[in-house]
Amino acid sequence: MSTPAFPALSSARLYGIVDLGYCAPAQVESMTAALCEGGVDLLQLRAKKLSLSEIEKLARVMHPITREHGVPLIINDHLEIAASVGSEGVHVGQDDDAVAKARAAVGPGVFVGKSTHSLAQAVAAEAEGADYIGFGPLYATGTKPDYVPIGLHDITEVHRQVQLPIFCIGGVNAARLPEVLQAGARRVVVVSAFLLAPDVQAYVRQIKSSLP
Ligand code: 3NM
Repeated sequence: MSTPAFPALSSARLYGIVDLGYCAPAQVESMTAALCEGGVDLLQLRAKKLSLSEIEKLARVMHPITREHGVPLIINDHLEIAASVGSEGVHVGQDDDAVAKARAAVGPGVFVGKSTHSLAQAVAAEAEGADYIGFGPLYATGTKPDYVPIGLHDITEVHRQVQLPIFCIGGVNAARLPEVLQAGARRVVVVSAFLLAPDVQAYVRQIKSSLP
């Protein structure tokens, strides 16, 4: 099989997440296809409550679809699944493995993203060697209910201080997108608004067309 070409991470603007909190395992295949066809640039698998073997199985369902669309697949939290499936990326949180450990587990060709929840964490993630960061949650969100929203006021400053691709996350939807962009965001992650949309593909397309 020839090596698929993936666009550079720096060109990615729209990041979707197949979160098993909103999507049953049986829907993962069709949801992945709808998100890719709508135009996400990156897609993560996030399943906080499933077993490792179930998550790996779902990653193997998603990967041929994402690859066919030239969309890098990113595995949340589980380095060993990313390594065994051969995903293009892995994502770690503040309480998870360090970037260096993640990189050692998945190898040099796989990018490593990190969640950050403040300016200081964003700067630290860049110093730690992350390839991109999530920055949020901007708004209160049922997807991460225990997190205090950080608001929009640091978005401009984080782009001044951090040169990595910064994906603004947490409560982003079509209605809020204008103010998020106005506040300085260039890239966003959208989770529940996509997964709960009546027409997922159309909703993704709508958000994509509004991004710079
Ligand atoms: N990480 P929704 S916020 C998975 O701030 C995740 O690091 C966040 O989901 C962070 O688009 C978040 O449904 C949930 O609000 C985003």
